[in-house]
Amino acid sequence: MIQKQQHSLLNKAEEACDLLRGHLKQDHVVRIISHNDADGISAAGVMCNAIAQEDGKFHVTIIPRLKDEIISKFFKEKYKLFIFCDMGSANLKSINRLKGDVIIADHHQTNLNARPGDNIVHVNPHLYGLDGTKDVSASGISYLTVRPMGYTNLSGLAIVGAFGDMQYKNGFTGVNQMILNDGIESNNIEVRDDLKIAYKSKEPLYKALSYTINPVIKNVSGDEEGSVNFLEKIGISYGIKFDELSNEEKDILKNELVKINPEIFSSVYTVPSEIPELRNLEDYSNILDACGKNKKHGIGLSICIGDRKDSIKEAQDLVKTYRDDIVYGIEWIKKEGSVVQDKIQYIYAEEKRKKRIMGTLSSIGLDLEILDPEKPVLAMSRMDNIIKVSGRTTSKMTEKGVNLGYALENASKSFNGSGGGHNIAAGAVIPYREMDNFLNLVDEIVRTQLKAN
Ligand SMILES: [Mn+2]
Repeated sequence: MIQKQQHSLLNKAEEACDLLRGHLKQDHVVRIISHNDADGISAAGVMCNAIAQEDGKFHVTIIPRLKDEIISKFFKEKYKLFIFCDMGSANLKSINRLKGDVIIADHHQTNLNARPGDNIVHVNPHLYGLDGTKDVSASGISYLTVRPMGYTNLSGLAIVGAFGDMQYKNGFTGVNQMILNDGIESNNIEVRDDLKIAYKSKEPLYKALSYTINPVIKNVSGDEEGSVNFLEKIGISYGIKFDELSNEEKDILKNELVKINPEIFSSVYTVPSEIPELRNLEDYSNILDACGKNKKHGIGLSICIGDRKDSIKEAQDLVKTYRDDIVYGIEWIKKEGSVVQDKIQYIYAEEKRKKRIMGTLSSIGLDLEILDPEKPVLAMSRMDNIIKVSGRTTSKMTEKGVNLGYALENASKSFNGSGGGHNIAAGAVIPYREMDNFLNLVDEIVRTQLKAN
């Protein structure tokens, strides 16, 4: 069944590829519009690379969100082919009004009854009953679109986007798995088991371990002192780099880390022909993620299309700042804790450095258990008169009935705000003066959800 569905998706992608090829033959400049996160940037990167390798020309714009008003600006543009990556499936009607042909390479939920116009080739896994949340990202859909032209060398970049959309969990599945196999068979991607310590060859061990948040290591991640203590306890000098350890020491370290979190030793995906900074596809994805979050998507895109000099340095500084902020944030939560209500807890920030990472901090806090995993966390960031809310909980709690998407949607509506999302992670925006009332209402809704279960 799945194979048949994948086959239908591949057929659609091939149709899109034919359309692209036709326009390239006529020397048309391809207009690409994509999303500003790691997946969107790599999706655009996949398209641009393929077009460049076909000696074609492109014009790319990276945007935070596709709205109908934005599409209407493209009405004036005289391009013969538009490609929307990581977006577009929700805007078929407006896109239909574009003058040129259109390829939509998206993986978000789409209205299955909406019919695309004749000018649109709509490539989306949901149309074939495939899972766009876990099994393929937009960079993967872009890859499928250029795959018939033989670009297996772009499989790595397709996987970068899948990492960006957090589709990796104990391995890749579905279309992602297929793309990975393309990469392995064509000798572009290598997979091996390794210790997933951040900045392993760059930073002294205690620092590298404290920077490691994916996966988290209890009492070590985000905690330089905890990291030093851990290394001293197992008899390994903390000031040297991982590569300087003897094989015996590496084994001890590995065994002790695995005891804390088995995921620390698992599959690592690399493109050996890349420069060291981009070789590990997860690192590559972190670099694009940092570019996106800092509104430097231009740098991210230049990296994807081949800049291996200035952009890398600048992007790495962004990643470093981000990691430093996370460590700073974990220290803050450890010291201050959260404000605990009956069934939920919250953290609150006005400081810019904290505000940009509140959602991530909540997830890490729950993983590290410095925040009580039994209570969903609401991270509240104040922006003048409004509060931006990020809600996070654990799968254990969603199994018990918690649905944050529903809770935040309903509670925010009651106070003239808006919100929604998934059961495990959701967001909302509410007026600042209603913060306490909002928190009480979410607390009540979560209590009801737990009781009903
Ligand atoms: Mn995406």
